[in-house]
Order: sequence, then structure tokens, then C-alpha cells
Amino acid sequence: MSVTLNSIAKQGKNGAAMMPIIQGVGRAAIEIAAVLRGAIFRGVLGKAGAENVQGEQQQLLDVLSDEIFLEEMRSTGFVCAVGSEEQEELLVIDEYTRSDYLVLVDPLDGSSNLDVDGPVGTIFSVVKRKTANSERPHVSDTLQSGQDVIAAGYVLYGPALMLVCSVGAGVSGYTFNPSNARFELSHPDIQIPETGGYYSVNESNADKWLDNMDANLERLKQETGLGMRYVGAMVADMHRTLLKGGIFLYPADDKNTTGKLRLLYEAIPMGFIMEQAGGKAMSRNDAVLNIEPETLHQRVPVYLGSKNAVDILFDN
Ligand code: AHM
Ligand code: MG
Repeated sequence: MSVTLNSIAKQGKNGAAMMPIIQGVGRAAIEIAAVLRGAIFRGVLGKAGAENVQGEQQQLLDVLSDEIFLEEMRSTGFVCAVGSEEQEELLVIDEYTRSDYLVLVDPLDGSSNLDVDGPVGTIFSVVKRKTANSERPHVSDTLQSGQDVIAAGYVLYGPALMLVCSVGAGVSGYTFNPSNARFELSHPDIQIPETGGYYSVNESNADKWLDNMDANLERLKQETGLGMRYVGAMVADMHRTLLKGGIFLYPADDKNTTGKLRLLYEAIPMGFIMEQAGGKAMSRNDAVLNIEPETLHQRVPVYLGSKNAVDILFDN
């Protein structure tokens, strides 16, 4: 008998509470995957014509994925609010303002890959509210460090549809089985290899990187001889790094002086997964999970991977 997403209920002390939310993520993933597959026929490839809060062009599929994800979080009944890359303000779910959990999400990460049928993903994390249930959830409820994250994960829309998640008791990878329409446990207890793998970075920015990262990466390359892979979709680059080892990095640069990737719905969930898999997640000299968030859409430099590779990069 195959093991399905229900098995999350038995994981750690938070598994049972997180199962309905992760099942909701699974439903959203199936719907988003279907929309992606048929996008060209529905005329929904291309720009939505608006900019998101990051000042980036929204794609129609960013907007559709955001709507699908929000609807599935609403349908769980356990989520009082969602903070999304595609929404400037916290979205409060009016029917369930008394529920305990908030979800942070990048509904369609790597959307610049859409026009070339490249892989994209969804990234999420779950925190418990700090305000009393009698109050309306507030954006301050989202501003919790990675130490307070209860569950996190990502969906990879690749040749197979995968959901990789953790409720703080290791990392499990589930693959969608089209013959029974279920996510089945395909990658139990993922551990990142200690050596080997690849370095993964947009190296065309090397001359603009801050924090001496150009020289640091050269040293890492010399000492490890790692090969290079870069998809340009964080979920795909993270997934390869997790399974094969090595390092994924997006340093700060002259243009993005605090980094490009977002703390709450990119760096923290991926850092949580990486550490749960025995790897390391840094942002400049702080552990990603120790950063105290200040704003919903804050950006940070990101270095995720095998301990060995991250330590060599930082010369530890
Ligand atoms: P997005 O959330 O707007 O898609 O941007 C995030 C993406 C990540 O998936 C990826 O790691 C990075 O941006 C790639 O950036 P670049 O094109 O500068 O290499
Ligand atoms: Mg994104």
C-alpha cells in the first residue's frame, strides 16, 4: 500500500495539526499544475499587465496561482490569513479570522521560466498567530523567525509533480501519481549529501556581488571542484541541491543590495527544509532561520546547501 499525504499526521508533534493545511497545498498544486499544462490553450501565458508589490511584472499565471492557493487555504478552515508574494497586504480570510494559522506563500516561483516551458514551483510556510483568536489577524503575526515556523515546503512543477515538506520532523518528498490522483511518499527522510553535487547561482552577476562573494565562490570552486547547474527557478535549483548536494546561492549585489529573494516565503521555508535535511542555510553571517523579519516582503541574501559547501564559501 502506498503512503499518502495523510502520513504527515503521524510526523512529529505538529503533524496532525498541519495535515489539513498540507493537504490544501496538495490540492492547490494539482489545480495549478493543470492550469500550467493548459495555459497556452486558455491564452493565459504572458503578462497580467500589472506590477506586484515587488515592482515586478505579474504574469497571468502568477495571478491565477495566487487565487487558487488562497482558495485552497480558505477551504481548510484552519488558516486565518495568507501573506503572498502577489499581494501587497496580508489577506485575511474573513470566515476564519479565529483560526490559528497563517500561511506565507510564493504561489508561482520562477515565473520567468513559463514562456520557455521551464520548471516552476510554489513555496510555503506556516506559522501560528501571535495575536489572540478574538482579534483580527495582523501582518505582525507573519513577522516570525524561522525558529517559529511549524511547517514549510515547496511544490515542483517538473516532469513529475512533487510536494516536498517538513513539519519539523525531517523532510518528506511526495510525488503525484496520475493513475490514482494522490501524492505518494516517494522520497522518505530526505538528507542532503555531505559532499558532491553542484553550485547553483546566476554567475553573470559575479562582478556586482557584495560581501566578497566573487572571491569566495572562486575559492569554493577551487577547493571542491563542484560542477555548475542553474535553472533560474529557486524551487528547481533547491530541489537539485537537496537531492544531489552542493550549494544554491543568491547573494546581494549592486542592484539588489539586500538580495533578491524574499525572507518570509522564499528564504525561510527553503532554509527550514534545508536544515531539516541536515544542510545549512545562511544569509550573510546569520543563519536564515535566526533572522527576525521586519516586513512582509523583505529580501535577504541566501546561501543554502551541504554544510561543507556553505562552510567553505564562508571560510569557516
Ligand atoms: P520570482 O519569485 O519573481 O519568480 O523571482 C524569484 C526567482 C527565483 O525562483 C530564482 O532563484 C531567481 O528569481 C532567479 O533570478 P535571476 O533571474 O536574477 O537569476
Ligand atoms: Mg515568485
